[in-house]
Amino acid sequence: MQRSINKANTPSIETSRIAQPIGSTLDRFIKNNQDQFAYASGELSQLLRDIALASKVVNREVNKAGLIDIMGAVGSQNTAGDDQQKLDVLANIRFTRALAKGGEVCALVSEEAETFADLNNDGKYVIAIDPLDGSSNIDVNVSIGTIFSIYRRKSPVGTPIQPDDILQRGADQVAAGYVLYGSSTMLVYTTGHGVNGFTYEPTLGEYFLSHPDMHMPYDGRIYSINEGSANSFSQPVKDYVQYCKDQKYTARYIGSLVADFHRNMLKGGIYIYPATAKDPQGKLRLIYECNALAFVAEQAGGSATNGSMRILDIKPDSLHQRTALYVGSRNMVEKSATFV
Ligand code: AFP
Repeated sequence: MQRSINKANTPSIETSRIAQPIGSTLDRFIKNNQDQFAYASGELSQLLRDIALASKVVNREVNKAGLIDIMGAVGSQNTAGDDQQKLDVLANIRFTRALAKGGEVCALVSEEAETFADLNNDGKYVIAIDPLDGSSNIDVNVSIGTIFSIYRRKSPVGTPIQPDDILQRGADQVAAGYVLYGSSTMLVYTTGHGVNGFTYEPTLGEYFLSHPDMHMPYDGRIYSINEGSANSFSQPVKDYVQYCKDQKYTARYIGSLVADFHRNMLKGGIYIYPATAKDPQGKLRLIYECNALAFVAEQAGGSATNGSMRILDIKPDSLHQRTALYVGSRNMVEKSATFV
């Protein structure tokens, strides 16, 4: 017997899920939004493309970890005194190479180098980068990330780089973002006109717009802090953590700032790395970790402070300056400030 087909309820292949268009490519998105930049001459667009390209290379290496000899420590330490992992060093090389080749960057500040790299006096931009954050998670297959901040240089193009070019307030960033190497790889960035997220499609080798106009929930129920260090928290921080427990919030701590931040960005929550007895200034770095995420958070409607002051207003006085960080849903960050 011939089965009757209800044509009205059968989606045609063009309208079915499998044929749905995926979002715009990152390239096209950057091009279409180029005129939003204050000095739209194409260099910042190229710089974002260079970052995306380097992140694809790093993504490839991260995905091979375990198969080839790139896991484990190199035997050296970075500026923070952390053991450098092979992938830390590799990611630093990949990003430095891509940004040096592009020619748009005059100086690069990296977690992995003591001093800044003087790249090209004709470049208009300064970039600060943590090439691979959360690297102690590499060997155990847990999400890691890249964090980047882009500034316009203050000194005239063509002249040697000056301290003022490097030590700018986070509020001066012209673009910032992160790459999350997780269950999928995502690039999330802002140029000061909202936040957009792109997911990497490895078989096509392209980032596609998957999270347009991202907004961090105004409030949340997740708190992320390393409670193993609780004995060295100040009393106000202990009180705030107790408040989170009293509210029956959920604790989630990956130990990869990008991954913890991204989860809170989507679900609502607060990430805290406070000043501790061991790290009285906090552990995280202002210039290449906190500023970028603070800029993204604010652009998405969230907030970021060092407990008392807006992160983006802190004027750095050294390259590897540390700060305490409270970042996430606006209401949660504001509440934490009433304790600390
Ligand atoms: P690593 O890159 O050395 O793993 O440090 C990661 C990090 O900077 C940040 O991503 C984590 O949130 C934080 O440190 C974890 O620090 P604790 O291990 O002290 O909680």
